[in-house]
Amino acid sequence: MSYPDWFEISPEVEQALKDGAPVVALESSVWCQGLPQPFNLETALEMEGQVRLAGAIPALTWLENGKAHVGCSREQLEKLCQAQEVKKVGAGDIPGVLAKADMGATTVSGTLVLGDRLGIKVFATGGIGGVHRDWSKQLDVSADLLQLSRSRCLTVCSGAKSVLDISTTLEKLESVSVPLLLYGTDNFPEFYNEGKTAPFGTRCDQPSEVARALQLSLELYGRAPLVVNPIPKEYGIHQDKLENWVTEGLFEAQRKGIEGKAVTPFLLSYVAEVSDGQTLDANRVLLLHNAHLAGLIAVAVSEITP
Ligand code: PSU
Ligand code: MN
Repeated sequence: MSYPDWFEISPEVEQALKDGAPVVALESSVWCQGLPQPFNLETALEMEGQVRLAGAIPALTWLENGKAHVGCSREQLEKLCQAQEVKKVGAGDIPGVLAKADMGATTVSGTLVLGDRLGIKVFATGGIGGVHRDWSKQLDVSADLLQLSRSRCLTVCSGAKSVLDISTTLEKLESVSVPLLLYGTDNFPEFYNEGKTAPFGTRCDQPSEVARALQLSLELYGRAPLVVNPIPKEYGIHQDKLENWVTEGLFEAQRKGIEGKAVTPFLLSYVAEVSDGQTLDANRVLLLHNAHLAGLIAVAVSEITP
């Protein structure tokens, strides 16, 4: 397969794509806008390690010097995790940021667009974006939802970000009919904890079941399911505790006049601080857990669709 010249694909990822070997796309916004230094670099390296441990090749995506990069060397990852002025790149931002040759970190929607263009079948992240709280006053719906409903690349996550209006996000996911698979659970996980009984979706307990559901979903609708994978129970943070931190953080954001795309990064750093790092530990655990599962699913997919 040939790619446009604005793609810069690492030799390892390019070879894997050519061979039909399992590849897992990874986003970069979580490192550049979601988590602090040096925790971001350490966790990114561990996340790549988990994909490899499962038998797949990690393909981290970001934009730099007018190129869409897919697959990261250690030096490139260090530079990205330490960079100061990095744009948050959703699906609609890619052409502009490439044209300006700015440095950009891809969100879920941005990564799915790039993954789809290359035929990458599986993607791992922490939490997807969704409908923000207070949406009735100020509508703020992540581009992730629309992209998830279009993408042929399967996403593995631990639900939506805890800072969102989760039940409205679920309604929206249902109305754009994203096929939902609940991995090893009957719940819709709420990022930092195992969540509550899911109003829709199908439980799967094996990577092979997910791989089969992906194949069926692609044949049926030409798009992939969303897999939710709860944080292991022992690392979960109780809902009430979390709710207090998030409410305080939202109040603080409002007081400081922080809006739009800047709200999520602000809230994440706020809850990390007031929880004394508990949310960071949980975030790390769920990212690694999702990377490993995505790797296993990518392997299972490569076994049925060589
Ligand atoms: N969840 C996190 N940390 C993050 C994100 C999600 O715990 O940094 C990022 C993801 O890249 C996600 C994006 O796609 O936030 C959604 O942002 P927005 O609500 O602005 O669309
Ligand atoms: Mn938004």
